[in-house]
Amino acid sequence: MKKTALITGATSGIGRATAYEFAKHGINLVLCGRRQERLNTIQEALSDIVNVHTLNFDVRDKAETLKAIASLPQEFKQIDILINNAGNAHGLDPIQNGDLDDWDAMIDINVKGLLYVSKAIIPGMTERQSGQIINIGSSAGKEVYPNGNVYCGSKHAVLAITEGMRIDLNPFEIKVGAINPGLVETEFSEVRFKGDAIANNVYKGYKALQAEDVAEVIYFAVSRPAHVNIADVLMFCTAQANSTIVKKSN
Ligand code: NDP
Ligand code: 8X3
Repeated sequence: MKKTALITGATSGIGRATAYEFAKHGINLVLCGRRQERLNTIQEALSDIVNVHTLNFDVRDKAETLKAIASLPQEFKQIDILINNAGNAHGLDPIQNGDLDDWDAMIDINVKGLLYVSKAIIPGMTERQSGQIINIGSSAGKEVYPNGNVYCGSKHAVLAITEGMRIDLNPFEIKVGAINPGLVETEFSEVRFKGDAIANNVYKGYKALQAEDVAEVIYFAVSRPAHVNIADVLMFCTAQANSTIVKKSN
């Protein structure tokens, strides 16, 4: 029987690429995001290949998140794979200059949003004693870099929560893991720098990871045999050695 995956942040970047990758392999999709037009476009593109349902909600809104997931029609209710991907960085400032709204956004979306979505999906998995959760962390969850403070904190939290989930869901044979990319060329920097020109330079002078590179690794993780769980992956583009060392041409 075909599996169904719910992907948050499916309107852009890694989430959207994962939707296309999963569809290629016959995985039915529940695509989530706030930009409904984009969800419609992806649904139109993929619904010839797999069944696609869209959910429009802001992961910061607890009630809206729980209601949206509870509204899934019967044929999409069984979520076999959860990809907790929605998230972003907001700002890149030293802690003393940090913007409280940016901090709220990162903690509310990257950490609390991930928890709200998981809370709605996990009971079905524990009841069926099967399922797989992949949390999209970051190299920023493994290493703190200058001015990364709260974003790095949010991604460290994602990794701690991932480990906690894996421990608590172990009796139910639910696979839990994190995929942690370094620099990926998506809308991430546009959001981080609020459309500022700096965003255009982030991926200049080297070949950053592309969203499709990450999507392939996510698909690899969900296509392992039942006894294999990919618990943690750190992936960089070749030009990147760690959070601060990137070999760029002038
Ligand atoms: P994009 O900005 O391209 O995509 C972010 C996605 O998150 C969008 O689909 C957006 O959808 C969704 N999203 C953002 N805020 C909310 C919200 N409040 N409610 C619901 N959905 C939301 O970035 P990426 O694809 O790069 O980022 C995806 C994940 O990968 C994030 O968790 C990010 O931290 C992580 N990551 C990114 C890296 C990079 O360098 N790009 C590196 C390592 C990790 P919409 O706006 O329609 O709601
Ligand atoms: C995104 C990668 O280095 O901008 O998580 O934090 S980085």
